[in-house]
Amino acid sequence: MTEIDTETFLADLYELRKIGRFRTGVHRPTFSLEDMQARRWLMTRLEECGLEASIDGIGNVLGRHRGPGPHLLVGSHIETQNEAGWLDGALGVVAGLALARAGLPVDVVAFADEEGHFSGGFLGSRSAIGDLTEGEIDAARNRTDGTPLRMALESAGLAGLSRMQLDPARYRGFLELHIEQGTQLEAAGQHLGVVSGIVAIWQFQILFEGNQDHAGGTTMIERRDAGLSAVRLLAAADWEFPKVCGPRSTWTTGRITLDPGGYSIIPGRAEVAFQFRDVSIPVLERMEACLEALVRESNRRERCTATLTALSKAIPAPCDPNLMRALSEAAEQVCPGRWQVMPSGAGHDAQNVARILPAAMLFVPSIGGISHHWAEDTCDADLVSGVRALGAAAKQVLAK
Ligand code: HGY
Ligand code: MN
Ligand code: MN
Repeated sequence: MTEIDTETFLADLYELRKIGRFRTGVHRPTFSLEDMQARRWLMTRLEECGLEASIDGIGNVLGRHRGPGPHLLVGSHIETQNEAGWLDGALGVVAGLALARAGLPVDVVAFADEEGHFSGGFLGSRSAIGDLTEGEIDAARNRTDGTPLRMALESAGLAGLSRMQLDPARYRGFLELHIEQGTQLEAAGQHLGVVSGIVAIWQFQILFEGNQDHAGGTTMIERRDAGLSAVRLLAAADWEFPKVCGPRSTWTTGRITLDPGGYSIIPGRAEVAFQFRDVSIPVLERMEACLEALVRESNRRERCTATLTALSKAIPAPCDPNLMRALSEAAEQVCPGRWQVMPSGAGHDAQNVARILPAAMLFVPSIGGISHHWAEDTCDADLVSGVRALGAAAKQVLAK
């Protein structure tokens, strides 16, 4: 088995954890000062591992192996959700560093904005496969503060840089080590998960427009309360979706913004950030049709108007069977009998890379299933098992 320097691997993870530290997690939104500091830290580490480091015009960081192929691409992302976990994404990138340090002919990548801080989502991995137009970059805005992506790229010093394009001929495939972000491995007492497929995330904005008015002077019969219309539609979706969804579908309202948001003011406007996920396109299409019908019914029944806008529709990805086989054999070597095959309920860059390269993922358990929260954590022993199995699988794929 390829000897991985697991001590330096852990040291790198804990070093990266210090950048943008927030309680026991990190806060490194895409193109923030902390994120750019992390990207510079990574470029230094990549060079120290003998790779040729670069950053491109959308913030992707690539460490290119200088020797002859065949190569594997290994990586993930290093920006995080707001006030979130230290391992989501970082684990896969630092694992790539460890494989390069062990002398494996790998390129290491940190794709930008996997976490979707900017409208459109998955900017970096979509750009790297040629699926991000200049027009989309022009139109993209930060989902929290509305900053235009062009302005954020300018402030980050990335404006005008060319954008990397992955060359499928250079790679045998793409491997991503990631935390599970759920409770299945922990509940089953397993230490590794070989991912079978990655869900697609379909994101929507639902806008409700009523009348801003006085909360006391306006009688119940004459008011047009956008907030009430919003919660009634969301409740209806929660009743209707189970009739059309799949066994592992999920749906989430991540944010309801009521304007103007005062105690004594009837909200004249409600903006809902809504998404649903599944591994099957027909299931996703059924859920979208159901949501569209609910919006039509809301417009028939409510005094407020509801407008549904699709913001992004990712493509689900089955993982490559050959890479899954290599990961399974490696998992059995590293944690005999303590691993399983499982789907990913989270979206990942691998689902975009899978559109041009064989791609697969390996999970390590999340303590308590917690993720997208500063308390996210995984024990060192599981982190080490993950990188050792990833190294063994990479070696096997490259030896063929
Ligand atoms: O939301 C997701 O599934 C990913 O962690 N961005
Ligand atoms: Mn992630
Ligand atoms: Mn995430």
